[in-house]
Amino acid sequence: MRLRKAAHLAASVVGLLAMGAAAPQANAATAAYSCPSNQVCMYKDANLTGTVFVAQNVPIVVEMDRTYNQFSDLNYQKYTNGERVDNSISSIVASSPSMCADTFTGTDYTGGYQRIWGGWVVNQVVYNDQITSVRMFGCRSL
Ligand SMILES: [Ca+2]
Repeated sequence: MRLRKAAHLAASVVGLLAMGAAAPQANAATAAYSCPSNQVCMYKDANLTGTVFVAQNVPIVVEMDRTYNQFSDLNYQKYTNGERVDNSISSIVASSPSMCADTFTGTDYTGGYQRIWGGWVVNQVVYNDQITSVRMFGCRSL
């Protein structure tokens, strides 16, 4: 009797675990990508939706005593879904207050320009579907 009750209880637990495992997957499929701290996330669509390009502030270039993580031509970068980033960004999150991003419509940081200040959530960039180069930099001291 006791053994049968234990087996029934075990079966119930397995059933609950199966239900619990299924629910988060359904949520993940519909939720927008949440930008991690200390990163700049560029979304293909407005209001932080669509596929995303996440750029970490890895210092790779030093000019005038400032370090930048920069992409001189987004034609060579891809979103997480494999699409090219160039001329398609619509919204941006700069998740750290100490990291800014300058966006440009031309290659090599030329053309129309918009600064995304650290900590900003920009649901619609000024140059929608026109951003071609981006440079990120530490902006705490600006
Ligand atoms: Ca877009």
